[in-house]
Amino acid sequence: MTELKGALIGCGFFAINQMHAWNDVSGAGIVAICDRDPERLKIVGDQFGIDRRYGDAEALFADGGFDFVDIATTVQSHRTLVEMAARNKVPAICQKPFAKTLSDAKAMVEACRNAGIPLMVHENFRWQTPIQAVRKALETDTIGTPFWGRFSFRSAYDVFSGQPYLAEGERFIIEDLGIHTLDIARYILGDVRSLTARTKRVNPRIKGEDVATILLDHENGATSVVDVSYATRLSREPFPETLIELDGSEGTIRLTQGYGLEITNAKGTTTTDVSPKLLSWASRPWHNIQESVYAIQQHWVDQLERGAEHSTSGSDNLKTFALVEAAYDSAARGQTIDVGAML
Ligand code: NAD
Ligand code: 89Y
Repeated sequence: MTELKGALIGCGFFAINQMHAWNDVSGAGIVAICDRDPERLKIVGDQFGIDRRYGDAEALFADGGFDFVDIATTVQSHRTLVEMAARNKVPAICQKPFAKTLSDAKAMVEACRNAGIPLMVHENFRWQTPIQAVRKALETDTIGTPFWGRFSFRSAYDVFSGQPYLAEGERFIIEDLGIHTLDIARYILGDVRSLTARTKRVNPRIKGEDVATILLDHENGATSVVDVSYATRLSREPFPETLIELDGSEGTIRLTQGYGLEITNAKGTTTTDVSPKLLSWASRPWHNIQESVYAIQQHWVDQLERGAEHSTSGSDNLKTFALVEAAYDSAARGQTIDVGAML
């Protein structure tokens, strides 16, 4: 099999995970990197032994010599860089949040469709081992038809030390973290018809909301709650675990803190350990996220080889991104939002 050559743009905090994961992925490797900050370019270039280094993305594309681009910058540059990839007909991965607005996200999907290139959003949380285990339990019909769910992420972990920009934006938890939880809710219970949200800012040292409670009406008739908080101090810090409760016509599923999967039905209760692997380069408590970075990047390569659509393609992610926009809109107006009408 020929190894696909990739270029990575944005050598910041999270890109280190992506670079480690590319070393583990079979069928692809990174041959060039780009960052407008020379210090970050040197740190990542030296750590991963990449000689081709660029301070400017236009120069990177002009030189070419790679089969795909992995965009690991923050949201401000996503539209420009995805459209640059489309102009150069280079398949692209783009970090979450996909765009600043839903209309930008739609334009990015359109640009890639017109250019005939695959576009995948790096929406990795659905690739976490415990989330995959919940989906598998539902697919194997252990609890009948699900009618209710809760997708919960409550923590007081200091995310601001590694990602200081999270304290500075007008928007925080829904756009940064809730976006993953909303995607998991879609992945498990299906697309969403309408949504109602409430938000709060508890931490006075940040600008945006750090608590959100979101009620989802799924197209299949199920109801779920997505609740996220970075203002919740607990006796055992759960970061970065998403806890799940699902009630179905024949039983229940609980994904509990410490990665336990509990299934109860007419046969009784089974409890399984669905902990993520601690990859050689990973560290606790981030290993759950780090393993999912590897999984989504391997999926990128596998689907390219098959010529098949990615699980979190740009067009799939429009349906998650619409939930983010709808949640802010609902919280601001105190109204339920028709999500279908936004797409
Ligand atoms: P960061 O600020 O540490 O790194 C971004 C890097 O991109 C910086 O080094 C910056 O100089 C560079 N950059 C920005 N615009 C550029 C441009 N136009 N050309 C070249 N370089 C450019 O940010 P981060 O914390 O690494 O976050 C990056 C993205 O990853 C964010 O969108 C964040 O939400 C996302 N993220 C995802 C996960 C996940 O699990 N999927 C986890 C953490 C962060
Ligand atoms: O940026 C966020 C993400 O995507 O996962 C966790 C995080 O790093 C902090 O909320």
